[in-house]
Amino acid sequence: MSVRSATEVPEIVDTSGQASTQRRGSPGPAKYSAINLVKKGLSHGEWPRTFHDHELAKSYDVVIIGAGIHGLAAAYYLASNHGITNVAVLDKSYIGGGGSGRNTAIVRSNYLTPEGVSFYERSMELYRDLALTLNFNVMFSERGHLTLAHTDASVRTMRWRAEVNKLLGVNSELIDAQEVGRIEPRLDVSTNTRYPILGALYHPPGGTIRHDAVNWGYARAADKLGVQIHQNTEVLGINTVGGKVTGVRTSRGEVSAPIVLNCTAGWASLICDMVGLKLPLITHPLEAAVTEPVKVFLKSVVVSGSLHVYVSQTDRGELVFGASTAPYPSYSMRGSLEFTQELASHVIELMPSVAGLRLMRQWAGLCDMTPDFSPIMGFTPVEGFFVDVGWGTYGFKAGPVSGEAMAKTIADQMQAPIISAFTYERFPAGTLVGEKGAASVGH
Ligand code: PYC
Repeated sequence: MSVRSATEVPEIVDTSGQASTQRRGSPGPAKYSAINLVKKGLSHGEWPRTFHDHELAKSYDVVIIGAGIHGLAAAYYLASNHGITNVAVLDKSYIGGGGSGRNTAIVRSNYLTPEGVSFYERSMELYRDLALTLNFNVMFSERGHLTLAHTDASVRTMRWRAEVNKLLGVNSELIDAQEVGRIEPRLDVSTNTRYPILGALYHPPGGTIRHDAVNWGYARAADKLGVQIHQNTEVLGINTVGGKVTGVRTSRGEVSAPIVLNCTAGWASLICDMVGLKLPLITHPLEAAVTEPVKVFLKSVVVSGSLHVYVSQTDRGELVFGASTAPYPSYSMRGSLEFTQELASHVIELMPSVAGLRLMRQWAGLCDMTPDFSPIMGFTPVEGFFVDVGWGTYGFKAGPVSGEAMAKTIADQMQAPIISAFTYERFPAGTLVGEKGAASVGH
């Protein structure tokens, strides 16, 4: 397993925000001494803030709704790539409190369509270098990703994905059951199971990244460049005059802005409703859970579409599980007993030896599903109103590339080429980008 940890990152993150070239383990300046670190740890007040509180200004050049990875990344790239810093990121809750903090932290680019593969591969490139870009350890762990095939139809889809991936330079191949068992010895690859493993799509560059760290890293870097992050600031309405955005009404007052970007998940259609825009989005909950920590035995991220489960093991040793979206639309984020029962039976079928593990926590997030499982990004018929929505179950892995592409689209006032297939117009035009075949689990 190749884990890019903090020790391999040439710069140590200094909480003052200054980069240091000091290597871990070597004696360094007094501010890194053990006594100083303990002293600082015990007296919280001395730590500099990751980002700052501000009064809400009367106007901004850009208002971004949603302080998750997409909103924070868009703000960061507006400032860093385009010099647009008079930006406010508004969130009705806290940063990363939605899907960005509720996902299972999986990253990969082994999609099915050429548009999807190129897009998610750019995200992987940005993720690979994110610790250096943001000077913040995001705990990127390139551990390999296995999508199991239990039926002939799914072997065919995996082969198709592998070929598209290879053509676009993405490392991905179809492997047989024996090879699966060699990579992950705890998986039951025998033939006397209910859903025998016939093979898998193996994607060595896939892996995990600490999702909270990605949120904090983007927030800190955007704040440093002058972006204002306003938590607990709910957008109650969007003002328009003659079909053009003029600002937003919030729980803390009114703000004028010629550009508003909707980066919400779960509430995307409610925000679009504020300008009278109807998008083909249906919101479904998705549940996840984590076990007690045990000695690390699972190297890769393992996904089974037929058994509706994906699993990875954290560096702390917990198994993190996710499932399909719930089969009904809802805004509820409560955990359910049905989920844990199904999860347990399916996981034990895949890895009988984990039967004794205890589940510690479960939670849910909201997924805005589109008809073709691809996002809706860019311009809308309302001038100045942009969207970065409809992520379904793919939002976390797309955070960096979405931020970069939306910042470019807003700065250039032209749809960035990498998201040209994901426009709102593809629905009336019938040019859908069918990405269901790349879903981790059935929906
Ligand atoms: O598409 O890799 C994925 C995924 C993992 C969890 C939800 N979706």
